[in-house]
Amino acid sequence: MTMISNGVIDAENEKVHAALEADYDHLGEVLARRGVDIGWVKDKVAAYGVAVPSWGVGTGGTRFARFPGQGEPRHIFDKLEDCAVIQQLTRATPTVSLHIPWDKVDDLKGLKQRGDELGLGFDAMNSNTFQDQPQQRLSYKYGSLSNANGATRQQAIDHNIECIEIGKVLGSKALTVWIGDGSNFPGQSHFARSFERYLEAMKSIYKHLPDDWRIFSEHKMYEPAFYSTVVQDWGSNYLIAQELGPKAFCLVDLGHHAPNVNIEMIVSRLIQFKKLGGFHFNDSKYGDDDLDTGSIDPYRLFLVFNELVDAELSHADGFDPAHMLDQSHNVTDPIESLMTSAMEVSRAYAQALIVDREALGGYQEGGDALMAYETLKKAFRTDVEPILAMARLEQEGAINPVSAYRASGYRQKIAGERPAVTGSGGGIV
Ligand SMILES: [Mn+2]
Repeated sequence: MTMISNGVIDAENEKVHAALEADYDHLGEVLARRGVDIGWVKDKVAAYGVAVPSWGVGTGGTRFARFPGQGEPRHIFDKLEDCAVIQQLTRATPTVSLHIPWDKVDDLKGLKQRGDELGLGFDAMNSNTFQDQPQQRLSYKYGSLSNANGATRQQAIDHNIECIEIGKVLGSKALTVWIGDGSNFPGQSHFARSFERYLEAMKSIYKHLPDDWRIFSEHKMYEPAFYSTVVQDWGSNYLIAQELGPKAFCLVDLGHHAPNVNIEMIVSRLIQFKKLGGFHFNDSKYGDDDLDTGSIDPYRLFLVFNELVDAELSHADGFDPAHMLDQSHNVTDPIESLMTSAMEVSRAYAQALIVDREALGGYQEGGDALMAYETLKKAFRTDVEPILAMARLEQEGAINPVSAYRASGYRQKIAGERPAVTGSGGGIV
């Protein structure tokens, strides 16, 4: 079943179809002169998908305030419908990543069935031990998986195991673990003992992973802890994946690094040592801003994808990263932001696909720094929009998803069905 009438999409597409055909043909000629088959790029883009986080369809917020939008989803079933809109129009987001307990329901089979009806699969499960829930017995104020109290650690372990059990019913194949554990003051916690407790706890969770599952640990430099964080950086993260075993991998959230850190090089290292598990895509100017992917530094996103495509085309051993958006939408319609961000990820992928890798390798070997970076820049400067639009059109999506979405009146319709939400609090990881 579809959320937006195909008639609306067809009418919107009709307005720009002829222009798209002309643009696509022209780009095809440009790429052919470079030895690139546009159909090959389009097919790869069409087959590509990035998961939408269930929490992303609600309005986020900061620790100062949250300004709810109209028609906010009330529960996971509403969220799934919003995610189905994003997938229907962009054809780039076939899966949803759930967050427990925010998306917890009694009727798991019903949830799976609803996903099937809407054409959505379930990506990695996300656990939450960074805040206390109503009726929770022990507090995570001083940490969860690394808490000095064994009973608190066990509670956090049990929660992660529950996430696996829920994911098994839904068809998920991975668990993403991000913890807020850390310290605000020098001396507050013992670095080694905290990390040791965390590792032991993760080993307990790892034991419950089905054979065909993976566990992703997500590092973050700071926040909510401001002095030290237990899973601080990719080095700590790599140690975790090594300690846990072959089903453990590192997850890279683009916003979880210091400004100007060379994330694409971290990506390369993790690929080389077979521990790249996946991504949380977003963008940032200063910290973990959770801004829309590609809105601040699309070149960095492209450089990350340059590493991913390099690994894909060279069939790097064990290379199968999970791709997910992880953003907080404060001033935009979340559906529009997620559609735009999914397209930005596809765009970076398409641009990376058209890099002349043979020439690049030659310049690298020959010490021609200028032509090496120009080779990357040439791909980055190429407007691949006609490829993305054609891939959407051929899959019955929208040439221009935001225009089609606005023409559909979906937001106005759900605003009438879903009561206005009050409430503050943010909480995006
Ligand atoms: Mn994240």
